[in-house]
Amino acid sequence: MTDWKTITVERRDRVGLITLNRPDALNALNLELMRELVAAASDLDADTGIGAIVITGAGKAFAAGADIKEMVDNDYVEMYAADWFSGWSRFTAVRTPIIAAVSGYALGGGCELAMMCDIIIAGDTAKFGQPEIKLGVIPGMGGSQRLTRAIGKARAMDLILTGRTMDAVEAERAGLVSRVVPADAVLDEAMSTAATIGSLSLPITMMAKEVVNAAYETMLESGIRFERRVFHATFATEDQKEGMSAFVEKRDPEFKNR
Ligand code: CO8
Repeated sequence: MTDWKTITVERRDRVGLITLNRPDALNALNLELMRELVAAASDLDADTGIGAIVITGAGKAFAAGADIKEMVDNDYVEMYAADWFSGWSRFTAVRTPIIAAVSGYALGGGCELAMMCDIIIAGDTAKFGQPEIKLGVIPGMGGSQRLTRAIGKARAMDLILTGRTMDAVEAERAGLVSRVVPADAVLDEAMSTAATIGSLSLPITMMAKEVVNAAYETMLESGIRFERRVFHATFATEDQKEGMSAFVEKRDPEFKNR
């Protein structure tokens, strides 16, 4: 059992639950938290007993951003040489589906972390934004790119240039958030969604995640060709035989993750 300092990690059946655990700092993402979160997510990703991961925040925030106190005195060379935030690339390399369960603030790096997840389920108290402009910086963990892709240039510019926050309803309307539920139900909703995903075939859910993500990285035609190749590849799995046979035989499938 790893002795985590800034997060907690639980396994509940086929779901891995990671809780950001610096509530006194509104779960601000310092370097230690980034390292622990990336390590925990990578561990869960390597565990074939885990079919989905949920990330949430302890206390009243998901995460209020990168840790400002840790960065305030750094100069350009320190930020560049240490390649701040490059660890997040390992997080986005995780192939197991990840759900962000967001209550309260998801600001700056917190919003960017939520956007690195595959599904965002928001409590009605959630507040999303990229307030870096008010600190004299700009988003540094992918926010200018992922927010723009998620909600379009006009809305992303509005948020990034003013630093204003949007509530859960606006975030859902804008397409950032998959679902909004009462704040006290957000973790249950995320866990049951993760359990649903975890009950399906792990290699196939990984492939589905990979092809959806390709929509952000490729032109339409090559994305469609990639999807077709991966679709064909699903026919090399036992789970395709099981899933389609179960439908034809009018029974529930028993996926073997093979
Ligand atoms: N970093 C460090 N500490 C924080 C952060 C943060 N991002 N956010 C909150 N805290 C701390 C506060 O300092 C306070 O600690 P203390 O009690 O020791 O003073 C504690 O958390 C509670 O916060 P508040 O008292 O401020 O709580 P409020 O409920 O009054 O306000 C807010 C909540 C509105 C969320 C407020 O805390 C806030 O504005 N936080 C900062 C939000 C922000 O600007 N986030 C963006 C950070 S920068 C970033 O994420 C990306 C950086 C990209 C840089 C690119 C470099 C390559």
